[in-house]
Amino acid sequence: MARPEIIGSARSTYTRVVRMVCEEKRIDYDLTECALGAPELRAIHPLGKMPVLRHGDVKLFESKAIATYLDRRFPGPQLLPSDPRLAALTEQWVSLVNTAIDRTLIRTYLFAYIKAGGAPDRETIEAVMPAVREQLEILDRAVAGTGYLVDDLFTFADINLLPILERIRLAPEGAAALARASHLAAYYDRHAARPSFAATVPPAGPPARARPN
Ligand SMILES: N[C@@H](CCC(=O)N[C@@H](CS)C(=O)NCC(=O)O)C(=O)O
Repeated sequence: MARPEIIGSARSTYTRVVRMVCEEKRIDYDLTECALGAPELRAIHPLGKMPVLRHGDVKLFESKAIATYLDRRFPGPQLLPSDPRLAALTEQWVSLVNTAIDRTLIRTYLFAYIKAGGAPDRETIEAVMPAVREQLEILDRAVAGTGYLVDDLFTFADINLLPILERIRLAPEGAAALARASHLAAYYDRHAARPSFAATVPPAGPPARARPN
């Protein structure tokens, strides 16, 4: 069967997590680089978000669904545990990150730098910083014991978080807040040395947006 094709952008955190799954499992894949909202995304994701996956007859949207497919379909280290407790803990952290932490750290805090184009949106940054610090403290406590989110296992929950931590270090308040969360900072430094992380380092700058027709 053809190699899986990931359609998205090397600059997108959600695209990066599915690429990291491929790298961890040593799956040969192709990345088709595209802009946010591009027609190739809309052909698969009803809201036009990235990443999407094509693999033979399989077409998928949503990073967690793509990760589940890749993890079950291909050999290599299991990133989504099958034990009920460990599976649920993995799901729990992925859900919290995707529904709350990504929104705070990336879509609100970091976007206050990116979207502005010129000067950062200081009002938004100041308003969101208490939530940034609170959520980093939650993660700090979660990794303090073992250095992983789920027991002493490297799972998709870690993969799903690491690209977000990399991004918030690019802006000063985010970098300072992460440095203060000492367990989380050590967790980031240790896992950032993984080959799957090094192989997917994004180029500078946010993904481009497709022009409306
Ligand atoms: N829940 C989606 C979120 C994907 C997502 O928000 N991707 C961003 C890029 S990192 C995107 O496509 N943004 C463009 C938009 O929201 O229009 C997933 O897990 O795949």
